[in-house]
Amino acid sequence: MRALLLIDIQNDFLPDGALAVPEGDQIIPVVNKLQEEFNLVVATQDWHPPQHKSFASNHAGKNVFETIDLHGLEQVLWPDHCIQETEGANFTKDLKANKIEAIFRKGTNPEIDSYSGFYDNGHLKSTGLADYLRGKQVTQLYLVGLAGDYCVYFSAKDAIQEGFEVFLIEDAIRSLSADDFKKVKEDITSMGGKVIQSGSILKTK
Ligand code: VGL
Ligand code: ZN
Repeated sequence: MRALLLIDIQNDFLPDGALAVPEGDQIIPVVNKLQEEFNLVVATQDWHPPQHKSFASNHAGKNVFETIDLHGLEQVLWPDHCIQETEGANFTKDLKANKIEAIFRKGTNPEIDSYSGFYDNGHLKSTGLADYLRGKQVTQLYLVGLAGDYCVYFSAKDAIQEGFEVFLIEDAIRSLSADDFKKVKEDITSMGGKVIQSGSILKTK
């Protein structure tokens, strides 16, 4: 069984959003088409309380994109984004949502960030995503979404560690830094993951 995992396709990560990923909107039509090819579609949603410690605004004198030590982990300080119950945290209206069977929210604990859809950045707490997928007999996991160099990357690493066969669908991913995504592809490939294009899925009907 294969599944499509939609990572953080939320207004704040799209152009004009609080933490905009360049060209993030370009993945939407591709993701919508891809969903037709999967019997299981699951999504993650970055879902922060306003006092989240990944926000520069919650650290006096700190600027966005500075890094700090947060309880022993290196933490990039982000602009306020994906605050629970706000429009910025919503999936974009252009995203087809009727096939999404489950949504896994992350980043709810104000003391720790959570890039991966599987675990927080300290690997202290599971979201339940891996067990959910195993319960559905999923062995192959296809990842799309935002941002390629953060939440897609960390989700892919955890998915490989959890034993899934992982595919990054490159043309359905955009990154904060396109340069960093080159390193992501190398790293994921070295771990046994594969980088593919949507065309290889859309033509095998
Ligand atoms: C993300 C930074 C902070 C992401 C989430 O979805 O890639 N990046 N929170
Ligand atoms: Zn976040």
